[in-house]
Amino acid sequence: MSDLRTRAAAGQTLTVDGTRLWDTLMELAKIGAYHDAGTGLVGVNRQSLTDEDAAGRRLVIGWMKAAGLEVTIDEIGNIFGRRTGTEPGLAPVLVGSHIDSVATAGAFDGCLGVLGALEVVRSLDDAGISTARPIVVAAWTEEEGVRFGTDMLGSAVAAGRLALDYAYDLIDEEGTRFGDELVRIGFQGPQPVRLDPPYAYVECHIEQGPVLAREGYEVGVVTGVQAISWQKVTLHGRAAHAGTTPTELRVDAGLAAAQIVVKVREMVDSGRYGRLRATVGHLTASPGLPSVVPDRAELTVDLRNPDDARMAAAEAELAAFLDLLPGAQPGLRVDVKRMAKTSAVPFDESVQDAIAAAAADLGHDTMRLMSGAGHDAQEMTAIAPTAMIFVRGEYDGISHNPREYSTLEACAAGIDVLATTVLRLASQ
Ligand code: HGY
Ligand code: MN
Ligand code: MN
Repeated sequence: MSDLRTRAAAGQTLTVDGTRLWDTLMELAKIGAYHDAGTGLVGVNRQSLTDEDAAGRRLVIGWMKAAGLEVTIDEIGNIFGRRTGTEPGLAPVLVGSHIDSVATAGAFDGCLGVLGALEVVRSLDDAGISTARPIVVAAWTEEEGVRFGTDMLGSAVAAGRLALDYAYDLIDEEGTRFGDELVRIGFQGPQPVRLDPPYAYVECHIEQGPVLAREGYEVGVVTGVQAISWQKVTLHGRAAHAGTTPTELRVDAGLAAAQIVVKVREMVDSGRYGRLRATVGHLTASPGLPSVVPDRAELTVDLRNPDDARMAAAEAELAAFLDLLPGAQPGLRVDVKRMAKTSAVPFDESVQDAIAAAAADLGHDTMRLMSGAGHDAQEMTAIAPTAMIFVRGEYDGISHNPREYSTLEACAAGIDVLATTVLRLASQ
């Protein structure tokens, strides 16, 4: 834990223009907007390095420049907007999130943190406040990881956990290479990707879960992020006629895939691994024809656990289960590819306390909670004292769904807390 002490200027608070913030959220949400048949709502599909992502990036950069920020782009496309300080040589306070989205997103995931940070800058300017430390707004590349298969990619490379070349060589489902896409959309920047450690990093994000709403809070202080494990499993069977092939002669890749889906849910329900969560989000069988036994199936297994030891034990049980599958169907081949893996990450206590103090001085009660989702902040903990602010979500905090929603008031409350926290940290 850092020994960061919060010597807040007594009573110094900063509030933002919630309507201006909201308008930018709704404006950005238009980029990648689509009609979601499942919900009947307008969702957002702005996956990383697509033309939609590029358009969103250009919109945010325009807003950064309009706010007087010096904009730089690094080798992996991370975007930084710098507001200078009265002591420009001091390490900056870094504040941001991501604007790339999953395919079925709402308007808030990541965007609240980037546009909220921008609103903090505008509000500092409105109030005529200058800070000792520079303030840098960050928009990280490929936080979601859903297109190229590794989440928190841009921030992990910036913090040194993953190599730039590893990122460049990632490919999407169509076989398109990350590095080529980055060049195609014009966002392979000149700035060296390894980030000089900031003084502190603060990120505001919609909670994406039901806790704050259930407990009656608008704002939460995040204590850390749970462990994440992503694996891709490819099952190789044998195509055969659905009518003539006796069961004992089948090597059915589809059956094996279904057994894995049931297995991970059984592991969760067993309670053997504490608060394990498991999701098979991607599942395909080919050739995908009614009269052909599948000769190939692909699936992804997303495991989450707040406890690293229990995560390791769950991964071990899954691996053992996969090893046994060919015994049940001789001839079946199972390939496993690691996509992403991060340990449980605690956030810095002193930054958490700074957030809680800012909220209290603004009149907001808060609770402390762990994040069920991964965030760029977990990567920043490797290089700087880091913590997060959560804003309550409505409708049980549903997310990665167009129904994701928070109110203008809750978003403004969260960004007020962000503004006050950043102001105080940047005044140290
Ligand atoms: O997967 C996650 O937890 C985050 O949305 N990247
Ligand atoms: Mn996010
Ligand atoms: Mn997300």
